Amino acid sequence: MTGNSCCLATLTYRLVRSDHGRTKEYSLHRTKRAPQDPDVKKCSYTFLVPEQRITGPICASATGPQPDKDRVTRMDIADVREVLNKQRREIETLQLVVDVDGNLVNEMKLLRKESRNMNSRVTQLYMQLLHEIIRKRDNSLELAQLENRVLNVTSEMLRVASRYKELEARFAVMAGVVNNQSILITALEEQCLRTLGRGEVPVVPPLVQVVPQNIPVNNRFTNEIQRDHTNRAFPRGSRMDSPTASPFGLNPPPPPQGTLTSDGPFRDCYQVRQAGHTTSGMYLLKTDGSDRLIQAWCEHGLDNGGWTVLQRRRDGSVNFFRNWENYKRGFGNIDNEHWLGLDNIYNLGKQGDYKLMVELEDWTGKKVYAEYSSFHLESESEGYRLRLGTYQGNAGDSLSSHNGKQFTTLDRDKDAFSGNCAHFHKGGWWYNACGQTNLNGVWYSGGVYRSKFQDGIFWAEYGGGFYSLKSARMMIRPID
Ligand SMILES: [Ca+2]
Repeated sequence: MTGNSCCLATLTYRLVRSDHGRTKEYSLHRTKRAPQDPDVKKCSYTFLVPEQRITGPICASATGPQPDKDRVTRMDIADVREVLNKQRREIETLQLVVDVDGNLVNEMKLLRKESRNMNSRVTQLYMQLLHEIIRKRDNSLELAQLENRVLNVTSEMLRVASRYKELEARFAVMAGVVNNQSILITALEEQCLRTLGRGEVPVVPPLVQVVPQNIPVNNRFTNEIQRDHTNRAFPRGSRMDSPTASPFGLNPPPPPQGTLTSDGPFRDCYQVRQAGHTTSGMYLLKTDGSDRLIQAWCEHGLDNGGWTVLQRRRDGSVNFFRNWENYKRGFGNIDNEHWLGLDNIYNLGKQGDYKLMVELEDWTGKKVYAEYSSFHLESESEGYRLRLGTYQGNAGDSLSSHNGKQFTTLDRDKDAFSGNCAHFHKGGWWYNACGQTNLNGVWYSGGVYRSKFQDGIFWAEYGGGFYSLKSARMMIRPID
């Protein structure tokens, strides 16, 4: 026998014999202990019964079992306790289950919450995606529209380019016709005069091309009819009077309007620039080997500055149809239209190696330039012969044909033409026979001008012989 599984307990029951000789049944019911009878024989039995939990008192009834349903035995209590224990265990189990369920519920709640969050996030992402798709679709639509527009513009450009080519071809034809007509008109004029018997026909220099074959500017002829006459120096087509006496040289020049520094004198404007002056304006110059002071305009706002301006046209305020002396000494206003003077130009050029820049502006405001790699004049005894280097620029080369030519004025004819080129071109210049350019001619307002002779400020390669430029400048600087 082991004490764990089944303990044996010894229990002593009293066997009670009744008068009727019957033995009573053993009862586990509690009975009241009867008073002890000395006559009753006593027997003792020993039972081996399995161990039971008996917590209450055990009573044997001498009067036999008297079932009492209302009585509560230890067994009942044990049973009840057992039931209670069982229920408690079940409750505990249930509690555990409930706890677990609670956790599960919490987890479920969390999961639901997370799920809701995920749903909301997914919705958000979906909306974003939708938005993005719509945007991309819009973009692609826009792109397609842009492509269409680019295609349209390209085709339009091609159309315009082809139209431009057509116009260019027509322009070339028209230019040829106009040039031929000019020659024809001149010939007819000569013939008329001869027919009318007015004696000897004055010889007229050949016309330079009326319009250049290459179109230098757009809308070149839009100003042909210039209604504003206020700025016009001379009525279009009118003849200039004979050269007026120059106030310059003979009389003191008018006070200049620009600034004049107290520094100097300098040998040229390049030296002015090297001395630290960066403002364009009038400066006093004195060339090497000369005691004469020169007022000159120094241009410092162009190509690093240091340019000495020899000539300037801009508004027709100064008459350039002058005699030899005037051209020798110089005339005009230094801060406006002026001619620096052949003597001064000669003395400047003697000092070193200079280059020449010719700046031209048309009536659309476009500026072009012609630069010559070297520039100087020969002495007066050589007629201030022009010496030029090679051309570069975007104006076209209309000055090289004057290279090596002497200076001609109305009163001193040094040109290669039978007559006097200055007479026809109304200026002084290094005329050949006569000129591909005439920067000292008559300043006409508006560009294209009508005149018997080509006497405007023209540059044949840029605008032709009957296009008078709005402004022109000639300036020199030592070669870099
Ligand atoms: Ca001549």
